[in-house]
Amino acid sequence: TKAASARKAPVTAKALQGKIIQHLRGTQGTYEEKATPQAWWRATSFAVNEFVMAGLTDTQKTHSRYDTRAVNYLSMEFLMGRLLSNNLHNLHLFDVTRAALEGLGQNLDDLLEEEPDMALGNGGLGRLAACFLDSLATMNLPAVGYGIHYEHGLFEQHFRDGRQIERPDAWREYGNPWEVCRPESAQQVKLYGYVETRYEGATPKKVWHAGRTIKAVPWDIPIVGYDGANVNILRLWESRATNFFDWDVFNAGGYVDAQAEQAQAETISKVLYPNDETDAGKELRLIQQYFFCAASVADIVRRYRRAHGDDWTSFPKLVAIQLNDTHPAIAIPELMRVLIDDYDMAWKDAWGICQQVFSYTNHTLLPEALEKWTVRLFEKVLPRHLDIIYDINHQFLTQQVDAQWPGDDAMKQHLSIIEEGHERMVRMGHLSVVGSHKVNGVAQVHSDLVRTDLFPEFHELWPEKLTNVTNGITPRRWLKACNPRLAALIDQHIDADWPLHLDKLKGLIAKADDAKFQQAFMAVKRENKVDLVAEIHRLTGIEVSPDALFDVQIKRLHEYKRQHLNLLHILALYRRLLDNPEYNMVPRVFLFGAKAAPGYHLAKDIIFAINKVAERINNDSRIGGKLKVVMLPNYRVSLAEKMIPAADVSEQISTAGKEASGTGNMKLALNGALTIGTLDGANIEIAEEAGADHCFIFGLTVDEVKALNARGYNPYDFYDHDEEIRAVLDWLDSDYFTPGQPGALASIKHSLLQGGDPYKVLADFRAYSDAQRNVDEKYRDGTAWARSAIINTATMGKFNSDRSIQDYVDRIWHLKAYPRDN
Ligand code: 26R
Repeated sequence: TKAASARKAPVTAKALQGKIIQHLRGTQGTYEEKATPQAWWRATSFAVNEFVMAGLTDTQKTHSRYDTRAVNYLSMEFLMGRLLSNNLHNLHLFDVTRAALEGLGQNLDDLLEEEPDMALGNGGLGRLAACFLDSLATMNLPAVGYGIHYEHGLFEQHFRDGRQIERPDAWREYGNPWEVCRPESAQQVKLYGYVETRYEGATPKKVWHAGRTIKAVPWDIPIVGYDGANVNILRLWESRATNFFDWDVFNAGGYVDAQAEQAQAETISKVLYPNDETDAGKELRLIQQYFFCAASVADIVRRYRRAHGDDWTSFPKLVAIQLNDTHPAIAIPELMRVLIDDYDMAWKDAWGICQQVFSYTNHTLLPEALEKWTVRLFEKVLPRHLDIIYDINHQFLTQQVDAQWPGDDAMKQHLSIIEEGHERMVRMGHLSVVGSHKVNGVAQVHSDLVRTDLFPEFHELWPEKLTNVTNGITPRRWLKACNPRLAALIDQHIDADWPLHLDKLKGLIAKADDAKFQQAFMAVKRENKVDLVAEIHRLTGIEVSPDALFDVQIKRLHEYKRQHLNLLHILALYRRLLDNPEYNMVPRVFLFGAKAAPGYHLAKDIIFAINKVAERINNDSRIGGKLKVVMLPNYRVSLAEKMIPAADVSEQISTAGKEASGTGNMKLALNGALTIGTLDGANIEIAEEAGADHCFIFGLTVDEVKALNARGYNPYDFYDHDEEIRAVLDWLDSDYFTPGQPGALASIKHSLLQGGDPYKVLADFRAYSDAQRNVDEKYRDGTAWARSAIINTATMGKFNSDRSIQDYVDRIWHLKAYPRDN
């Protein structure tokens, strides 16, 4: 039968109880009567770890036995969230653990809340990396994730009088049960210094005399595949001083200097840069990038040489390296340096290897997010790499570019890795394209724009290089684990292996018109909303009704994502209600979750405005509770897991052409939310899958935005001619929402008028407002809504990250699966 195909737990509740108690006493040094919830969480995690580690060992043995080709996924960010619940689900231990703990007087759901999120990422890019690791392990593909073991992940967000305050995140202040330190695999990383040219043999040899050496210490996090699959590793590098003390300095009375040296070395992996989409261009960030790339390349080379020694012929057959955006692009010249300087390989051979090994994913077209480093900084921090980049560039321009466009200097300037100008810059995007055999965008429309707008000349030069791999999300975390009620309902109607074969959800389409199934589906949604209502109250003190429509916008705060478009529409609704208390609308709760980069003032002003508008609206008895606005603090993976199952409407309202893909859009639709969105990123593909009748698409298209820019966009056209737009913008410029502080919210109005409204908020306002009317009308027709919600869940199979990974495997990585022998 359907549900019976769920695999049996690998242990009994009784045996598991024994393990938990053993860890509580034996490794936590406490006992049942005294243990805190935190200690119970730890003991449970350590008990589960026994199964995890067994899988890890089997997998590693299998990989070395078959000398497997593997992908090395290099990323500055891995936004893992919590691991206990995920590992329990993937190991089919969830129910048995719940039972075991119940017998010990403990509640599993409460213990899960004890785990701090592993927030080693900003947003989409970092969470995508985490979903990909889950899929790689689940699909039994040999893969290693490489990143940085930040001491502090993304800051914790608090609100003080409605404004964002940042506090450091301390995810491992008390240790982390999932990670294993591997001191035996530590690496040395060099920095600074100068390059000497030695004329000994036939060809001059470059010798880098580094000014500093830093130790890179790896921490391994096991990545547990679903349903008895492999356990891969995520290897995160921590920086340390090479020697605990410089004994000479120390003995000469330089204790403080030795300490300072250590502090500097440890700064490298101290904190995640909280910028999302704006390049800060700071020296420490370049050092972070090089630090983890150098350690990872050294680790990859070490693993290869363990099996193959000095014979490099198999290297490109066994090694694929994926660059998650340009952040790890320095790995390209680093591998060149290792092959040429350390192993005396000829340039041509080394370059051939690099181009076969590397591939690059682009995640953004925003010019302010395209990384560039000054030549001056490169020269100081990585002098040898600058040499190598010059050589790569020279070969590229004089051979490839000149062959294609003979004598065309303008073209050479366009394509050069070095940007000439007042200050010369190294373009990391160009370096990544030149050094890779494949470059992909993350949704079809985005990949098209990468080809036509971002890298058109590269596309002409190498028509096969630029390609698309549409993003995906893991259905294990983003449906089975976060929405157990919906998962259980689905289990009753289709094969229980849908978390592996998400296309099977299509089987629910047949139920979309079945009144009983509609009822059950919406009952699940209602229960999830009741849970979220309690969470909202706990976090904010605000009371909302589960009978209202829950409208959710959760993502980093950025002008291009247009949280302020949502806000203007909320103001319009509020104004309509005040004008006419009978204004006909379904009661709606607008929910937000968003962090702003600490230096992004306008983004912080938008958070402040949402909180102030919320305060006023939520306390206004005149509108009869028809409208509520809630911004939940400290949006993160574990909060997303609570909001997504309760969402009716998914806000995906970026300016067309700006959101590369989006992945929250996929999670929300999978959990039965209807999308209100622009034709941007993966929204286009979501609408294709679900069907236009089951989404609310509005606004300018990519081509229309381009045309508008070409003919000249004037936001005053809308301010002057649309009285509602004028009224809500002027409202923001009053003291209505900030009594005693007139103009406290005016920066938003200014950016939309004098600032030129770069993201076309006013141009899309009316279309958005009309689409919201359609949302409202459809929600009144409970049957129509339920039908669309079901169809959304049923048609999201394409967005399984397993499908994304299969695309990478088929078109870029060419890996083979190796189920573990055990
Ligand atoms: C240069 C630096 C400061 C920086 C730039 C950009 C740091 C971080 C970023 C984040 C970008 C690359 C990012 O997260 N992009 C998002 O990637 C997701 C996964 O592909 C997409 O779904 C999402 O649309 C895109 O914004």
